[in-house]
Amino acid sequence: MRRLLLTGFEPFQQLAANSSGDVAQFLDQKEIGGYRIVGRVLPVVFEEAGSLMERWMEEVTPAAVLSLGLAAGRCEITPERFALNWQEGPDSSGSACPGRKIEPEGDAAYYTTLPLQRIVERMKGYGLPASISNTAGVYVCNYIFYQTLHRLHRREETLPAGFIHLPAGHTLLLKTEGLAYPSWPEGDLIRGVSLAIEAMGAG
Ligand code: PCA
Repeated sequence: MRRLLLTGFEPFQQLAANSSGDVAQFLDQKEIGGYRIVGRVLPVVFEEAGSLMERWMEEVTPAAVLSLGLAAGRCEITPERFALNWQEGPDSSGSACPGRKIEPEGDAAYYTTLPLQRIVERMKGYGLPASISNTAGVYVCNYIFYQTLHRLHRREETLPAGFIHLPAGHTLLLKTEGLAYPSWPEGDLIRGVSLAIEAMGAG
């Protein structure tokens, strides 16, 4: 069966949970939309996450790649349109990245190869608020998103590949004091990501 590499992230900064890593872990080994899911969790550290991603791409040889990240504060599930050639901000290793290109010779941006409109319509059709976002920021989420698309571009591979930012799950608010973010039941986040994968497989 075709494999889909599904990644999420570990908790980072002051946030005691990360819905993206939890969803990736939950869906590991499940069968969705004609794909066998290979779910993995990345650290929020630029280079370390980048090399793990490279290694998993080699090991898994996926037919599709979907990376997830937490965008605490967003109200909806937001598939991302552009990956930018820029990285900035202190990551979980404690080292500050003042801002630089991810790939000095790479394109300024890549378009996702996910069917964004179909994904959003499918989620909304099942009653889950969703909309396309134009930017995944310049932090580790965008870094992984850009790196994946750059690798596919370099190797002239055409796979459905992209990134979806998730709102906070209830667990994050239960575990972290004093956060004023909208939050979703984890079951709805899992449902939303499963619907996106189905839409990717519908080809
Ligand atoms: N969100 C961060 C990094 C890890 C995560 O889940 C981001 O949006 O870049």
